Amino acid sequence: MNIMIFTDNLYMYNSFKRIVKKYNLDKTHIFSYACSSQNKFFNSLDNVEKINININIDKIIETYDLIISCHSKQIFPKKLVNATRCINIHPGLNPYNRGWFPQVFSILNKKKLGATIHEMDEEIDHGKIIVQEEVELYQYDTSLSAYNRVVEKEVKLLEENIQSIINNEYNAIEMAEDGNYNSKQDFNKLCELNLDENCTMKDALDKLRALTHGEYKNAYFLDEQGNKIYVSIEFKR
Ligand code: 0FX
Repeated sequence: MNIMIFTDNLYMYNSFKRIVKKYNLDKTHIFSYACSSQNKFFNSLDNVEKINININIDKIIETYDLIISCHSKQIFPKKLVNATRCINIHPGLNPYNRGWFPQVFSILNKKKLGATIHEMDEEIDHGKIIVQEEVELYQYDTSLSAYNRVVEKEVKLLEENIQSIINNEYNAIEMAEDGNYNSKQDFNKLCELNLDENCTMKDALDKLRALTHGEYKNAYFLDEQGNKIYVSIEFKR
């Protein structure tokens, strides 16, 4: 089989390659790797080609038997998902908080978090579920600590299921409901803190920890001069 992996995430790419090697899958299938044109994480050694899906759609459909999106930032066009089997590895528990940065929204809206591998259809992070597992969220989690747990779960699910996915030997199940979807704009809106907002301390802590992710500058307020002052939070047990 000719299998294309679209990814924009270096850790997921390295994990994918490790799993392919572990099961010797590259002895029986041809794997190609591609990222989006804006990607800055891969270097020339990585053997990841920059491919714009929309521009190359006909060639992709012609060439590949299976396409796996492993944290690809490109939205798969309807024509592609209807023509070729496309599988998505997603850092969220569909149908809850589909879309952008699921753990950020799960910390805030308390919907379940986890990892999902599913068949792709015309909607984002939507389609029959091949396998999924919930991940625990703790009161002291930040976006980063929750995300790390989710990514480990994604890799575990991939490792356990890659052979049945490639061989199309699984029983995918329709999502029970459409759930909810969050966009990049929803995330950007969260980042501007309103210093006059009335809320409980619990809600304030939730907001700050949902927006705390290592070095990322997410939450901010505007000082009297209109400068953005970035805020993150640290928990110690
Ligand atoms: O690759 P990924 O972990 O996943 C994201 C989406 O969450 C996912 O639904 C989509 N399928 C995939 C294509 O893109 O994204 P990332 O590496 O850009 O970000 C990882 C985490 O880092 C994110 O969950 C939250 C955090 N982050 C990221 C950015 C860019 C921030 O806190 N602030 C940021 O500005």
